[in-house]
Amino acid sequence: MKSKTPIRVAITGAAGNIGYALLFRIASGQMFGPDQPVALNLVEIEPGMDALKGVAMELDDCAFPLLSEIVQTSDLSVGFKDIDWALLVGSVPRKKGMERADLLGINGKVFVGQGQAINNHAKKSVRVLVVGNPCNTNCLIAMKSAPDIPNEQFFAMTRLDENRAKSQLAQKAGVAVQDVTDLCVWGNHSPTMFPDFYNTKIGRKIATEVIADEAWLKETFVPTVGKRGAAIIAARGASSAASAANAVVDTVKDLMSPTRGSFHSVCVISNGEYGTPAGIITSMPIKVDAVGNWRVIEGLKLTDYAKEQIKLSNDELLEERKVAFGQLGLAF
Ligand code: NAX
Repeated sequence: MKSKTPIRVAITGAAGNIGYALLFRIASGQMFGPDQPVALNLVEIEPGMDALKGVAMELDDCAFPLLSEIVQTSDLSVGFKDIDWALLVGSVPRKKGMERADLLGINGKVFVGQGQAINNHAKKSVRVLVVGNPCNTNCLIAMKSAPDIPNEQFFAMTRLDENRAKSQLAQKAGVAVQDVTDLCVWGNHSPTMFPDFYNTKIGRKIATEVIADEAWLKETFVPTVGKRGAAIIAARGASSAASAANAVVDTVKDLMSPTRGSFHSVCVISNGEYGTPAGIITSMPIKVDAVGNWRVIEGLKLTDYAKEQIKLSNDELLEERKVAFGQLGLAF
């Protein structure tokens, strides 16, 4: 039997924490399936190239049958050449004394360069998932810098937030996590995100019937999800890596196949759905159809409280866009 053509995936920040938790899962077939070969283009900045070499050696040492090629590079024209997927994980972390606006500008420049390189070197069918923070605005900048790639092929990640929210509700309700469904995280991947517990189901019931404690849902559940990243850093002394990598696998897998069940949360370009501002990358509930196209699902009823929270988060995204685009001289 003729083997399938490998799917070529570029991962930036490949020698970082998330990269280390992610690459082995892709190479073992957990992202694209047990009979789908993959080629990995590992992209790092120059100071990360030695560590990257070690990671590539470990990939070799796993003797993964599906891994057809490893490319190690800090040259974006090599790293993004003919790729099917770009997982943009690397970004500059906020350092002491750095303002949020500085971070938006510094990373903005990186994502202009990466967007341009994707535009010039990737397949036109490439799909791009941005993980590196601030991921929504970085994604918007990359999208704007890649005019030949359709906007619908750009995504930023809120699946970790959805997974975190489902676990919190399952634990509170004393049920298995797969019994928590229909949970959309809306807005920005930041503490302002809104995990919409009003539309969530636990088993066949509405979550607010099972957990009939709106004060807990608003005042404990929502901030716990929003600040979970900081809580992990406080406990572990390092930021979420395995769970973030797991969410990358979930996001890509679910974008590659028809959605079973209701929907998933992912940040996509807004066309004004549910009153969100058109032209930003914001988290919404999406579903993939039988031929692989995604759309924002219609018909969810949002409470006034939910609308207020979603607006706050989207206002933050409008502000991030204003600051970053202002610094980069980009037009909306
Ligand atoms: P690390 O600091 O461990 O690794 C980042 C790696 O990226 C480093 O090896 C660095 O050399 C590399 N890098 C930096 N700039 C680069 C560039 N321009 N091109 C290529 N490589 C570059 O961070 P890690 O823990 O892996 O986190 C990576 C990013 O994910 C951070 O921005 C983090 O904030 C973000 N996260 C996003 C999440 C989400 O849900 N969207 C959750 C997890 C995580 O916090």
